[in-house]
Amino acid sequence: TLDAFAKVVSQADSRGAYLTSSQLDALNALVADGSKRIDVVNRITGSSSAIVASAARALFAEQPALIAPGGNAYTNRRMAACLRDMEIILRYVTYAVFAGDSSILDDRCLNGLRETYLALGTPGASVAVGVQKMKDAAIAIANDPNGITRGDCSSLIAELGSYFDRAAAAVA
Ligand code: PEB
Repeated sequence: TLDAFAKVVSQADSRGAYLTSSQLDALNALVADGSKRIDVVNRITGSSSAIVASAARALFAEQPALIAPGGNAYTNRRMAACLRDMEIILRYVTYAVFAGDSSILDDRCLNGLRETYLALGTPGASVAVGVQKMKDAAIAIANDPNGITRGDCSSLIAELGSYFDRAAAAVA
């Protein structure tokens, strides 16, 4: 599990090379935008329950068979497992944003998840839809310009979106 700094250092070391000026520039930009990054983590963390709940509601409205008898989210136990899974994925996305690197999400959450869902009979494509709905909800909250000093958050929001896309692609 790496953060953006450790990753660059480890890649450079495997080539026996010094950090390049473009790598230093990229890390410098990461530091310069660090408070935006922390704000994004903070906003998503503070609204995590709402993000999960609204995404789950939208998923079940779109795919009602999931909550009908025989569906993979039918019974309170499975519903609870489903909401918990969405919460876990969202939590790892916040870690990835904080670290500026997807390896924590990949290594600790997504690795083997497709196989787990196959074994459980849980439809991965439906989990992926739920993740995409969390993405929409999280971006709406993280990118809300009200009540803050406006700045350019486009690359940070694109990065945030990419972690959800990664999670969705890992299970779809
Ligand atoms: C992954 N999910 C489930 C299980 C595991 C995970 C390991 C089996 C054990 C259990 O039930 O707790 N756990 C989860 C995860 C990590 C982890 C992401 C990462 C670190 O450790 N059902 C649906 C929806 C979807 C869903 C499509 C969006 O209809 C999820 C939510 N996951 C779901 C359900 C179960 C499950 C388990 C319903 C229970 C399945 C069952 O027992 O039949």
